Amino acid sequence: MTKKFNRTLVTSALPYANGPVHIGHMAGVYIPADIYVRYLRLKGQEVIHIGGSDEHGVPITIRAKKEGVTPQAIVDKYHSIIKKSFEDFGITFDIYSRTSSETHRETASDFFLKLYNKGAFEEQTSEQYFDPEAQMFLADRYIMGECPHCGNPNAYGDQCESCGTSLNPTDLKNPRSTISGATPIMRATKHWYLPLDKHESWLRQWILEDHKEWKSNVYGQCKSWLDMGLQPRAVSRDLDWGVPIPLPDAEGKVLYVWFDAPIGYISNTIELLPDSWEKWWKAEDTKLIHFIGKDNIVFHCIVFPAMLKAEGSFILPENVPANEFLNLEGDKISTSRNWAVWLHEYLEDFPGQQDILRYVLTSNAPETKDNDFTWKDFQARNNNELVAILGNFINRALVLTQKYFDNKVPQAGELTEYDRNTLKEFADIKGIIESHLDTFRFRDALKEAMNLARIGNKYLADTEPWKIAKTDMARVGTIMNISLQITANLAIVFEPFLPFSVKKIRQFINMDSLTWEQLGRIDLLPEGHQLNPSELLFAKIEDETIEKQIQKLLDTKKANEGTTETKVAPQKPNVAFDDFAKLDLRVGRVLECTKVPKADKLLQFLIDDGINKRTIISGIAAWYKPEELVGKQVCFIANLEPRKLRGIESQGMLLSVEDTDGTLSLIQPPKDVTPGSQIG
Ligand code: B3M
Ligand code: ZN
Repeated sequence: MTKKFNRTLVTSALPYANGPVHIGHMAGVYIPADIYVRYLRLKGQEVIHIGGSDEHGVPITIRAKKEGVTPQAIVDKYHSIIKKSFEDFGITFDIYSRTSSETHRETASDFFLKLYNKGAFEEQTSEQYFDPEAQMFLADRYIMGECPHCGNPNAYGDQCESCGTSLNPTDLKNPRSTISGATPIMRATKHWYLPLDKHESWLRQWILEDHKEWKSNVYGQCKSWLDMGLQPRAVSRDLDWGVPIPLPDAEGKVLYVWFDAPIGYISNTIELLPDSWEKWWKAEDTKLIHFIGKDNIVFHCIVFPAMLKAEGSFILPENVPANEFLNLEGDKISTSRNWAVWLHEYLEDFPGQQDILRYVLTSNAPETKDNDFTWKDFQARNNNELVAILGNFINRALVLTQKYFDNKVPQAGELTEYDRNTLKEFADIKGIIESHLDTFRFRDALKEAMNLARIGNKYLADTEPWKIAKTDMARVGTIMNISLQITANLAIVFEPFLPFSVKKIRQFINMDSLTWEQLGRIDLLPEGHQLNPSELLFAKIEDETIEKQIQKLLDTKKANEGTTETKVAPQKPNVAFDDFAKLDLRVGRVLECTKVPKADKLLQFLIDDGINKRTIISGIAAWYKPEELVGKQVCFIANLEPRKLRGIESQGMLLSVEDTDGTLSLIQPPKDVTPGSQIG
């Protein structure tokens, strides 16, 4: 059953207003959404793009506490930084509002009440941690304690960041409140739950049967959630930041941030179109598309649809083209480790170069799997594609027209077979690009757009008009006419991807009313049409520029070393004191040290252990020269079961430290002691 749609409502995930946006957000959500809406607008379709900041939730209150300011001050600050970044990068929202707005409070509150009155929630009272000093219930993130799995003493109530295990606050040993330091106590509290289990069967049908066309990463994630079985989810929290629960017995309770945030799409539409918003959310001929990152799939494909369905008068999303994650130089992007390319910082270093980043992030978008952004790739794509193909072609077409035809479009004479083949190749691309864009394959669409420029570039290189200018000006006119028509086509097809550059091209060719439907035509610029002076569209990026960016990241890496966020191995489970006491740790002196033949990691030691001499093999050859260790004191385990390494019996083990980068160094007593002295 194919539905007929007459308008498209596009939403982009509402970023948390607790930090600026980086390239990962752009590649995952905002650039694809912007390409899509620009494409639909170019086609003359009715479309709106809704965005805004997500200003509730615990992370914002934690950040506020850390900085000693109010949550409102935090969201005010980041809302305006984020909004500006989107404007700077040409992300065209019809509205970019915020969930702390009055319209949103009302909309979310009414939505909750409607569901409440319909009996769509279940009430449950449960015991939760309460801080007796601060007199408040504690969100999971406000409780710390010892991880039951790895012993990390600073695990959070929802997750241990050392071993990655997700936790419930009651799993923690010796829990403490991060607000007052007090030991939390259990206290009963009432919450409202959306019974997702009751929605499971229609969700299964709707996603797994009716939306088999969804991207495989999205479909797969939904399927595994559904197969695990859905559970009721609390839609309220004990917190003082958020939309208050509009019920008399709900003091100190707010809507859970993931309940109110997606309603933000609705509130922002209401703010944009107070009189006509309903057709965008309730008419069956509206196509609703959510652009999000993969960590938001369950909320947009399962929870929010269940909320909309429970309400009863809303449409459901037609597609949710979620992307995977973008990494940076091989490492996960992280706000807390400052491992990111921030948009506002990019613009300081590359002013006016938004399109390069848009281009690279689209070419390399994590559409089907996680991908990596590297500065070398950024440079290569700029120099080899934007400069050498697209920029080079357009520049040649315009400069030669200026030179030979006084910047007017020359007449096209009879076409050669080569001309006709070139144009034919070109005409097919429109359909291909459309099918990619319609199915959210933006990388492929961009690749094909670049192929159009490649065709143009090759055409000029093959026909060499500069060589025949002295003998056959009519032929040169034909070549330039065709080249200019291709240029005008590029000014259509690249608009969704490179809007800043296309604006310039349209200015150069003196034509700003191009539409998608004209793509593939070769009569876009009439004979005699006057062009404007042009300039280079893209410039080569030198190695130095890139090295500077790489250095900046290396500095970040350095700064992170030694902080708790580095890759320190998780703590092992506790051992009883008696077990520890069984170990016999001692100091000895190295009498001899040699390389173990044919084993490049191993050194063989002869140790004076105070009683006797013993042989120990140790895998530290990469870090020491044997001769520099002779005469030195080392620490070793004296009663380790002897074992054979490369045929040699090792009677103990030298103690060494392994740094987080893998380098080893031997542990040595801080001053000379009698060999055989015990360590404890
Ligand atoms: N703020 C999570 C995120 O930024 C969340 C998205 C809300 S969309 C309704 O990843
Ligand atoms: Zn742990």
